[in-house]
Amino acid sequence: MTNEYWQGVDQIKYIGHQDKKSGLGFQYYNPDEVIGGKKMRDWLRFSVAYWHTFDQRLVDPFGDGTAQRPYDHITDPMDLALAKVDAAFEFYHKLGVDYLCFHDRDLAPEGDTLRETNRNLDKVIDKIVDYQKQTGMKVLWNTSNMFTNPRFVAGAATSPDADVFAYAAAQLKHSLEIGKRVGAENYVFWGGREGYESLWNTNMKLEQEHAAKFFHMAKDYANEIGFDAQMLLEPKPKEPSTHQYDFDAATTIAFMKEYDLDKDFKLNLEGNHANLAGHTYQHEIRVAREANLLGSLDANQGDKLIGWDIDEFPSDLYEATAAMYEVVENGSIGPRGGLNFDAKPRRSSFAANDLFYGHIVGMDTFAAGLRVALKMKQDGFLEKLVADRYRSYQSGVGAEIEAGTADFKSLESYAIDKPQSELVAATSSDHLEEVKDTINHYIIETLSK
Ligand code: XLS
Ligand code: NI
Ligand code: NI
Repeated sequence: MTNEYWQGVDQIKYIGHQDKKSGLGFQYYNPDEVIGGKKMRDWLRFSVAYWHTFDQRLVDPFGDGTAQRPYDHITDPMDLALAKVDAAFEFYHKLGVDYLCFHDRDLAPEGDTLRETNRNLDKVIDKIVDYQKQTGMKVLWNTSNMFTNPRFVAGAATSPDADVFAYAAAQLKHSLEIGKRVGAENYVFWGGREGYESLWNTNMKLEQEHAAKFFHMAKDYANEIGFDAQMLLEPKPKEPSTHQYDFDAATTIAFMKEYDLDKDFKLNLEGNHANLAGHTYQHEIRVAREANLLGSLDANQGDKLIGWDIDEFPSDLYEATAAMYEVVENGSIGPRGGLNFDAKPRRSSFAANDLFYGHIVGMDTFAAGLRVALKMKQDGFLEKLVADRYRSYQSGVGAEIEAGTADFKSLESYAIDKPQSELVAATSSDHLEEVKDTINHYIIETLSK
């Protein structure tokens, strides 16, 4: 590394919460510590998102960017693109992460034609591949930006304009080739504008068929070139479109099953998207894991008071504990999943070093969540609780229902003369407040050790 971009920051170390009160350093993330049978780095597989970390200017719908970055003095777009790669790899090294994620358009400026754009991109990819050889950095996933350029105003694969579909396919083809070059472990599709603004002018059925066709073509081409990444769809209910077809995990799973995509695709789930769909992050992860379709996670959080995708760095220990509980139950985030920080500092945190603080709080929050979830798992706390709650299915009429030997007639004769008092006596309180108190205890106890 010739030039030091992130000055005043050394490699971030694990300090432990007793010794760290503020500043740079991890309280809970100790990468090589083995917990629950795996190193923390292998449980969590943290990834830095190129777009938010190196490109994002911290704009909001009412204001210009405030970000101050160490390469802001570079004006030529290609020089800037190449300098950012140096800055990025220095950042990964100092932060101590093993993975990065990017969109094609994060890396290099567009030319007038796709051929020119590809040429720009390939120069940056060459540089990334060189760095990968030197450092061992891996790509958790790459993706294609098919939502920023005005050509995608009405979607890419779901655009009413066939030329746009064709362009998107050509763009994606190159993205898959790039994915292969950098050895991406997953490939993500987030349908930024794959939805509609208004139903009055939309052929929803046709658009969804086109989306499915596009995904099949992508998988076919990936197979053809021997790019064996796990394909992932990333649900989000709305924003920028009023409605997006990959609304939430359940809707996307139904789509995948309808169009025969569930063998080759899994889900990449994001905390803030879950909230926009009216769900918790835990709910989305649960739905995916029960369908055996959990692929990877975008780590960020929304704000109870703000109704859009604000991509805040995760700091909510309770939410991270719930997410990591699902991951622990699943055995891993996904076959090749990781935690990608699809997150940016607040607009008022514009200093370069805030990018480190953002990742540190995010990494520590999920590391803390993992520690708590493993402790609960080790004690069998929630397993026992849930098993006990459904115990009536283990014997008597419950066992008959489970075994499939009961029918409406046998159940009627069982139930018809039971007095109300007996039915009420058979139910038991959930003691949900006690359960939540115990979860709080696990969090406090585990994190203060
Ligand atoms: C936007 C999405 C996006 C995807 C990648 O809301 O989260 O960042 O993760 O295109
Ligand atoms: Ni995302
Ligand atoms: Ni998002």
